[in-house]
Amino acid sequence: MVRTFLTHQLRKQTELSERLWRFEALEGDRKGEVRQVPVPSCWETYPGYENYRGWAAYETEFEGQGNIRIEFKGVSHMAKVSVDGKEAASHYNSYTPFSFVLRGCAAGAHRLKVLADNSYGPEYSLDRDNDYMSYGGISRGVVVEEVPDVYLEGIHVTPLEKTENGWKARVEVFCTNLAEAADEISLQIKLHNTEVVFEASAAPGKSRVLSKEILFAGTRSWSAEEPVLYEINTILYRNGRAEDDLIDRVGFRTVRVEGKRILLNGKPILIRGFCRHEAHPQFGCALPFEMMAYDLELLRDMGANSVRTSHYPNDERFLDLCDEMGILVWEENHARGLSEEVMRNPNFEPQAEEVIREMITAHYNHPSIYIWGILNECASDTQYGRECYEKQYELIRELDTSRPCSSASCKFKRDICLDLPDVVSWNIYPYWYEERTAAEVIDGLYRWTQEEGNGAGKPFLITETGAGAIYGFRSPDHDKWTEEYQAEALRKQITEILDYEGCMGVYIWQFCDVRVGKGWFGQRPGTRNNKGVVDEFRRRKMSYEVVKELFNRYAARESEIFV
Ligand code: ADA
Repeated sequence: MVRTFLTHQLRKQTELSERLWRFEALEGDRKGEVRQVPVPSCWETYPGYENYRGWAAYETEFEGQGNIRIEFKGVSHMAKVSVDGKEAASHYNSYTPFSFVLRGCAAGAHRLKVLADNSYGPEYSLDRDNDYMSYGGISRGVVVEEVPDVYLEGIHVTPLEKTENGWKARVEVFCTNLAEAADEISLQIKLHNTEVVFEASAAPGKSRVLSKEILFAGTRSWSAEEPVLYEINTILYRNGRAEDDLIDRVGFRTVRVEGKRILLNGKPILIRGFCRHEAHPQFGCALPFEMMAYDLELLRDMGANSVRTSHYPNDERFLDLCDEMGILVWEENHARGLSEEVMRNPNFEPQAEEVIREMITAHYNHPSIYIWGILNECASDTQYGRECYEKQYELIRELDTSRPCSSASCKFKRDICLDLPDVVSWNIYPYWYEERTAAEVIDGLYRWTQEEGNGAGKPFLITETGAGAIYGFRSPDHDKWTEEYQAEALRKQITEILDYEGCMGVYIWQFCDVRVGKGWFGQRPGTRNNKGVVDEFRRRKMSYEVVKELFNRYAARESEIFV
């Protein structure tokens, strides 16, 4: 499944995931080697391909006819797709979905071939040897559908306000019309006890055919405590005949910045979160559903109420789980620690903006996402960098006015972008990269942000803090990298940060240990980022119980903290 619920009943949809595809290496000393591999998967998990960088080919067959729509939820990180030997689509970026339609296909079997490349180069501005692993493969699900000439592309639901009769929301329906002429359609929209029908006109190409405020009687709020969700079912009629449908899922809640707080349904939130990479030694970044659910169970067991998708958009099933479990999500576009030089790559801005566009278009309806993030620790201390930040915040606000936006910075007292975001966010590592206490670091940063940094009066969030520990390394000297040291450091970091009056929360860096790029071996024992509270296999370190004790304590105090 590519979602945790069915997205169509009428439209014919076949998933090409959870099956074996033909895989062939196209470069290096394994060139020409063929094997059968599961999709989704990362080739770094195939024996002998642990370090394969370059092009590889995946092939499978599917049955279909007419207008065939194929959607990839993620190919890492460059994809070139052909059907029956004809080029059909190409897409750069591992973490956002892309789709295409082939018109008028003959009935029968068709051959689908995907060339994927995980090499580094200027044409791929966001992927480089970094402090996380950039994998290769068809790393997320694939679906094949048969669509009519005018079909439903998507639906966005923006919660507006809670009335005594239920939630009012703005509904926007997007259609694609493959024909050359406009076409008259009618849309039937059902959600809970409300069913409405609208006439609309679908212009050729992609178009928003409906934007209406609708009162959905009897609907209740989505919250962390009570994550109420509703399926919204849209049926498209043409000449009185039901021709297409689309089922999505929404949760009614509002997110608003008020002074130094973020309010969810009018209540201030205190973030107790983890930064989490999509990574596992046995799956690469293609985590199976059960693994995602297990990670969230551990997060919740530790009393976390939020997860930061560092540093890229996540699998939609993970977001579905966050919606269902009431776990708040900071989702961000794909970037980590990119210098001004990298940001000056002419591919950078269009590629970074494309990720924002695809992320918000695909993930708009997830109530768990309360904030959009960009450009983790990029060049926000330079004028050129500022221009990029400015454009990307502008794009986010164009696409979505219902959520705040921010960016995690490490440019202490040099950041020249704090006037741009709705929330000021900092990554700090007291007791690890520097010996000052967390209280000193956060107080210095907070005062500078208010007095000189142009971030005065905004919510102030710590988006990263943590320390390294090698799983199983215990020593009475409590040296750095011991589990004892990490537990002590996190105790002090979490306590001093959450006790700081002006701070609205903290994300621990990080949930689990992850494999990193080979160039990082010198500062990353085992070429792993070992700041996880659990190791790569989710084995708990000593710090697990410390985080659990503290996060649950602050959860109990949340209501009194915000008086
Ligand atoms: C940065 C970065 C993370 C990770 C972390 C660390 O804050 O955002 O991706 O590299 O440092 O482990 O040092």
